[in-house]
Amino acid sequence: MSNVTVIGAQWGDEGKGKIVDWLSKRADVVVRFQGGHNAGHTLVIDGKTYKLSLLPSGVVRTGKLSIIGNGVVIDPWALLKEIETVRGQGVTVGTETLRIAENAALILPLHGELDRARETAREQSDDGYGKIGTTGRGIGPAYEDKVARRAVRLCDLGDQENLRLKIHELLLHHNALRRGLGIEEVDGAKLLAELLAIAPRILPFAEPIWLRLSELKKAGRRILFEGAQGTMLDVDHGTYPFVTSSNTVAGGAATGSGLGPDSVGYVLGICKAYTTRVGSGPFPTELFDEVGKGIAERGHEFGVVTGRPRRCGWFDAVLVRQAVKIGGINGLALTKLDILDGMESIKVCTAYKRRDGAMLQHFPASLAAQAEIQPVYEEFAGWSESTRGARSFADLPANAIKYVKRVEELVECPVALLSTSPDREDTILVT
Ligand code: 2SA
Ligand code: GDP
Ligand code: MG
Repeated sequence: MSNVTVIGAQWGDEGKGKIVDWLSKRADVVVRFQGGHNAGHTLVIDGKTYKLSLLPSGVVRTGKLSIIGNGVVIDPWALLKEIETVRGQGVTVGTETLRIAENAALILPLHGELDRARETAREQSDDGYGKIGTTGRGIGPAYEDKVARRAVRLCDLGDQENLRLKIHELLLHHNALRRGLGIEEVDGAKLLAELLAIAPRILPFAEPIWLRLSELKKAGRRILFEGAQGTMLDVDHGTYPFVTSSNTVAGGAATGSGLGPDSVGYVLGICKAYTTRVGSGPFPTELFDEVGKGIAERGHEFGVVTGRPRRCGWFDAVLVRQAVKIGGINGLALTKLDILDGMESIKVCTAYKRRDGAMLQHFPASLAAQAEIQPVYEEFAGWSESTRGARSFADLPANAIKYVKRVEELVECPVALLSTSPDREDTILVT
């Protein structure tokens, strides 16, 4: 296996964790390159479930190196808690197996507070477009601080005087904001003490990851990059402003790890056999009826981090085709095919129709244009047989195969993998 970059091709929760875990058997290193503990990646191995947020999904396999790259925003308290949780499940996590970019920006408690206060303000406002539906984990504010050059980074925890200065600079901005929002100001000395207290537990994981990765590359190690969220949540290419605050596309693997773009390798896009979205924002194929409810129930569609119900709808081939082109996706993994079992008919969105009758083959960028479109569907006969747990293409019902083949055509990309249950082994390599 050459290097592989796994990214979401929809709005996240496509089953990236399961696929990364499956692929990690053939990799030496698994690297997270963007996002933070807003991500929720579920792995099911021999009936045991692991829910990971910041830790790369290769962490459960022994002998693999897990890396958190500089593109990730790290809440150190959340990370240490997650490490304890997975250790409690029998997974070994130590400084030998987990390495973290020293130049990664930190998420501090003030980021989560600001994130949540802004969401409340948006919700309470009579005007505007309402909540974004963030996870409330401080992701947006942390990336804002990074880009504004005032973030506290992991390496800053190693020098008390420098850290004090960084906090001073940060609070010049944040306390002014907080006064405006009516939130209590942050006590810099207290924050400094809290960070110094946690520093000895987190600093032993820190190093220049770009250097480690360049050495691994030279040694011919196989690197698996693990994306979080999905292409339609990308801050540039997604359904802005209802997006997350990082680049979720494969290009982010290079900047978010410090390894050049030539190392991104094969780009595997993960998509569900239908569509889900958690949080607000446009969703052309969303179902508000019993069909949608049925998919949500059978698919157990609830946020891994927040427990929020996920909105469900038909597969949107226009959006996935867009994700394929934007992300340079070489092949797709189609997951949760089993959730469509027993449906009399299945629809796929093949184009959008504007109010003036014009047909669109892409999802428009502006909110006004998005409000004008309706999905155009192609309808398929479903299948009554169960695909759950199928491990070979030949085990699939004829109509399921037809569905997969038509999806491939519509999104202009081959389906390389199929997933038929949450379990690691229920995965089909399409040859
Ligand atoms: P944020 O918190 O600033 O990144 O939120 C901005 C938007 O990004 C969406 N987002 C996600 N969408 C799907 N899954 C995510 N992870 C969790 C999961 C979500 C959960 O695996 O289930 O538990 O609710 C994730 N993280 C961020 C978010 O919904 C906003 O639309
Ligand atoms: P991620 O964020 O992309 O890693 O996905 P999540 O873990 O948030 O959500 C995917 C959910 O679908 C998890 O509960 C997985 O265990 C589950 N899942 C993954 N693949 C399949 C599949 O093929 N069939 C079924 N039924 N569940 C799956
Ligand atoms: Mg998820």
